[in-house]
Amino acid sequence: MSSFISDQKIPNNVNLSGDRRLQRALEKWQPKFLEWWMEMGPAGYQMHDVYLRTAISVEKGGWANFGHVKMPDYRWGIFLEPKSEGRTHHFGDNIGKPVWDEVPGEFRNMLKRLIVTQGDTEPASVEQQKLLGQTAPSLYDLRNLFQVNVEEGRHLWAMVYLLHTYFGRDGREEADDMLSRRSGDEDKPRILGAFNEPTNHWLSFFLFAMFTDRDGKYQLSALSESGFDPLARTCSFMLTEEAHHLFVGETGIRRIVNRSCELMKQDPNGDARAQGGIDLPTLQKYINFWFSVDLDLFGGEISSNAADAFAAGLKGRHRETKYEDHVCLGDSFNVEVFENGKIVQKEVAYRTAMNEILRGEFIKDCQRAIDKWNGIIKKHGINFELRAPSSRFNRSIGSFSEANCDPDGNVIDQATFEKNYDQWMPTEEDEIYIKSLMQPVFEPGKMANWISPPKRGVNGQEVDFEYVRPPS
Ligand code: BYC
Ligand code: FE
Ligand code: FE
Repeated sequence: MSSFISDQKIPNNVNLSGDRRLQRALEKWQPKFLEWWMEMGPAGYQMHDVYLRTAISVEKGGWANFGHVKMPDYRWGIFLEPKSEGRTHHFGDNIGKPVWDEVPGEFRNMLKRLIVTQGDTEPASVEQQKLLGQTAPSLYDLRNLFQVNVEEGRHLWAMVYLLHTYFGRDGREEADDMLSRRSGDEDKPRILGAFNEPTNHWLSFFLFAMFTDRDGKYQLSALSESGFDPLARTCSFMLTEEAHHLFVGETGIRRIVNRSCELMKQDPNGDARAQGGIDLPTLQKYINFWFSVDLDLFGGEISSNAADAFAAGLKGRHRETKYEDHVCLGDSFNVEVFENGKIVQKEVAYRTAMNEILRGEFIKDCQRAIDKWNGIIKKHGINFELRAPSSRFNRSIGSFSEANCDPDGNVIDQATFEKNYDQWMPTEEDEIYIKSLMQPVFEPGKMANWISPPKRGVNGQEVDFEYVRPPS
């Protein structure tokens, strides 16, 4: 594969063809990226033709070009939301001053860390999903998986663009390191917890796209407020793609819930498992797992890092403009922490609670989706309610990592926690059962037994469209 870089090969709106330095950096990095993609990207499907959406410009319609392409030929572009002239800092200590087009020296490390942490998650998710193509419940789902995968690849490009353009030599080193860490690797793991968790069946995939990608949405949203303008503009464009990932997750679970209800009604004992489906209590366990792991992604509830990033104007709140006070120095925020074996409410300086505030927005959004799933169960006349476990449950980051709490949030002793753990979290046996369901269905329009068909196909195509074609 040639490493010649051109606007044609790498669609962009960053004047790549006029930037020799960036071209040279990308010419070196691109072959390593492709090597990584062939090794760690979707196994067994690199030569298939996949009905993908490719972004070729940021203009209306330009980012939604559909056609069958082979994934290694996907045009990983570099897109930033168009610059808004005269933009100023709208939160933190620099309110009113012009935003930065270059990296401010004093915040260089903080900024690099944010970009590297964000960038690392993108290839991690591709690695986690590498084998899923082999057990896809339908061609429609297979295509959606690959769409998510190539876009996460593009998100990596987005962060690498920032590192190459604004961080010189150590930026290039960080960009290389993104391709050398591996999800779940003992020696070189990915940076954040959730991105080292196995995602090796479709139930976990849908919950990952529902909850983990949703963390992505909120983190990107907070970064899209940034006073480092290139980061803000990059993240704004990434959010347009993120919407589809969230759709895949939320509707994937919706289709599972619907199918499970149908199977329960078919079974004389109301048992979805007996009918080869995913029973709702097992779904609940997987929700408990992914939801709690993803709450950790927001960091500690009291964080000086988060306060510093807000003060510097590098990372704001979700929809910063909807708040009244953008300095946040006078106020305090009530956070719940675990201290000396007890749950206590603590008034902390507002800025130090930024992680908790963003987590709160995320939780609200998750609850909205869970309510919708419950609406389906209710419509079937079944008496069962899915729920988000308490944010105190099963935490590894933050104050409650010290506590043993049940999914209702009650503090319990270690023995009780361990005794009940298998009721709350997926067991080895659950894993084996779920994996046993994962038999691929590759006939156009057909669905695996454990999931309902989608309401409609992709981009106006029928559900039975041949979304993925074998190499001819
Ligand atoms: N796992 O001060 P604290 C996405 C570390 S997902 C392991 O509370 P801070 C996507 C932390 O680094 C969005 N370690 O943390 C989704 C710190 O370490 P040091 C990804 C963790 O800095 C699906 C220490 O604990 N984007 O895009 O306030 C598919 C103290 O923590 C974890 C971002 O994350 C963890 N979960 O906040 C594809 C945005 N949590 O300094 C893609 C950029 C914390 O003691 N990142 N630690 O060594 C950030 O904004 C912040 O770094 C964090 C953490 C919110 C992650
Ligand atoms: Fe992403
Ligand atoms: Fe995503």
